[in-house]
Amino acid sequence: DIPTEQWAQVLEETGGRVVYKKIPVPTPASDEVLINIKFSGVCHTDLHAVNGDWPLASKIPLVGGHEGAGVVVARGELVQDVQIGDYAGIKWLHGSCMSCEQCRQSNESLCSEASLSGYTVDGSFQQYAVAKAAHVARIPKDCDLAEVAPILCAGLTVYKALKSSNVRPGQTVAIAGAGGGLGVFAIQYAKAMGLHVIAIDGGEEKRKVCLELGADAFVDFKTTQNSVADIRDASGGLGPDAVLLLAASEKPFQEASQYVKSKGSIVCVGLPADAFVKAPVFDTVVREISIKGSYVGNRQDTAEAIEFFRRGLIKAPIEIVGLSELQKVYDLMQKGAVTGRYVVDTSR
Ligand code: 8ID
Ligand code: ZN
Ligand code: ZN
Repeated sequence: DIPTEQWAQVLEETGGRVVYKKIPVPTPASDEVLINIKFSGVCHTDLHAVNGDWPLASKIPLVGGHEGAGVVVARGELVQDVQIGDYAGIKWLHGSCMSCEQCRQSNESLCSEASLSGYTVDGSFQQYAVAKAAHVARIPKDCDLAEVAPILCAGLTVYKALKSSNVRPGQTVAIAGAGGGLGVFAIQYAKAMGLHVIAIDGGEEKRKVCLELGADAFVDFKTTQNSVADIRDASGGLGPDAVLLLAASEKPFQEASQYVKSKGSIVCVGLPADAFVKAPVFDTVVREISIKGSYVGNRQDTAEAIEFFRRGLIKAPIEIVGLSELQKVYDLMQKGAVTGRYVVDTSR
């Protein structure tokens, strides 16, 4: 039975704290499903929304969250290919028009009509959330719902970013922010793709976790005398073939062009407030450096990222706490003190 009320974490004003309270259970529209969210990952994007970091307005009051894994409990009358009882996931891209040029090219996240879970529509930090059936992630029944939750944003995003970097098996990727939520998944997808991995982050705990997950080298941005030289050395001298910039701070975006290999690519993924990418025009030209952005992934990328997980190739560390403890997770994340991904359990 679907209740009429549920527990949720609600942001009532931008810059404020989230409030754990009871709100009504939403009703799915004709093209939507209602998902009983069991677990939801906490992404730094949720914290950017709380802090109002971006030049993009969010809904207020807002239920955040876009890594929600659960069970379909109701559906609108137009929905046919998702069944009651199926496992399904809420991801960042809640909906898109499906008819513009970007949608036709499967670049749904670039649709000018895109709606965003936990940002322009209520997301997964609640026990029941609505999702557009066309965009909902299909989760196989043999997946653990707590462990698969972070694949829905962190895993998907880094998987797609690695593909966009055009690196080939055997090449080297440097990952800035490797010990954070996106980073721990990036290390694992990169290893599964046969890449050498140089992890860049700060502190002993992050070093330990990155190396345990299979990183071949770790550069500590907090203690290094010369990060550019250290990253080049760790790559064997010429620099990494690709760089994934996953950090929620600007500094790595200013440095990557100094150490990436000639002909290599720099993929921007992190979204620090008011930040700029910097590269000398001369080097970019004569060393043929590619600099690009990568924004989540489409429905096919989602299916592929989940399939890597289902096959047992991705086992990144998660820490499960109650949904009621979300503010504590934000406080830790604000300090840069989160290693790997926190996942909230909506039952407590
Ligand atoms: O589609 C997208 N492009 C997308 C999808 C999901 C998330 C973008 N993001 C963005 C988020 O909005 C956020 O800005 O990616 C960024 C990282 O998200 P996250 O992994 O969820 O954040 P985190 O867990 O806080 O990890 C960030 C890591 O960066 C490290 C921190 O120590 C932390 O481990 N870091 C920082 I801050 N400064 C660093 C530096 N100078 C650094 N690592 C290396 N060098
Ligand atoms: Zn996210
Ligand atoms: Zn569109």
